[in-house]
Amino acid sequence: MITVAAEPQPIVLNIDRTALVIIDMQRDFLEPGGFGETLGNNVSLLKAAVAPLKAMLAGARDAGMLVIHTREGHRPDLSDAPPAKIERGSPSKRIGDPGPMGRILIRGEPGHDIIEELYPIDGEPVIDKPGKGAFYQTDLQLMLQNCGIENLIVCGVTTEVCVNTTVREANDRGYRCVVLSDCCASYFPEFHEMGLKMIKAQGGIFGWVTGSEQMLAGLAAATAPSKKYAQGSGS
Ligand code: TIU
Repeated sequence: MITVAAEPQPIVLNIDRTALVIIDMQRDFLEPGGFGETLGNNVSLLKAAVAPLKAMLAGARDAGMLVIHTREGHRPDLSDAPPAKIERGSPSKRIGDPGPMGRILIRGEPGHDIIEELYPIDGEPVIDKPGKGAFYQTDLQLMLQNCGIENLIVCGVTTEVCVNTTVREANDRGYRCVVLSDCCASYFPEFHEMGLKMIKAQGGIFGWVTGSEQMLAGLAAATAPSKKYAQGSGS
């Protein structure tokens, strides 16, 4: 059990029942020429989350925590892409159109893959999702149930879109969600701020918000040699 400083109040986590969920850290959102840029966004704004998330990922791996990655995207034949999503707005390229990193937001294309800095390692599940929420039309809930997970540490992009949608879905399903503010980012700094405020308002209506330093400090305390000795001495 670890206690982590968070808002609106500290949270106690059993790390054996906690998973790190990294939402959509894909080239399509973070690099020029991908889906995010076709929508008219300045994709460089998302870079801020990469270094803190890289440290958090290393900490979670060291702690032996379950790490799950998600990717938003569609089948090459677009059969799982709602026409209402494809036709939305006036992007420079639409989902499925060819771009410099392959077809926009299509599974198997270079742009759809996770950025190198945060690339999954063997044993870390990758959830391919057609929507914004990571539970919609995926086996995420089944996987969490089978692993005995009760708490989610949620990071990734973008704060107010796929991170918020996933946290809301998870909260309704009974998971405690802790969102790491510095490990999330948005194309709109004001939406990042408000997206986090919406989660922690009203006594934590959707969950908790903290930073990667606080979470890593909690993990370090749990895996400190003295604690390990104390736990082991009883057996
Ligand atoms: N456009 C935007 O802010 N986000 C998305 O379309 N998907 C995710 O947030 N992953």
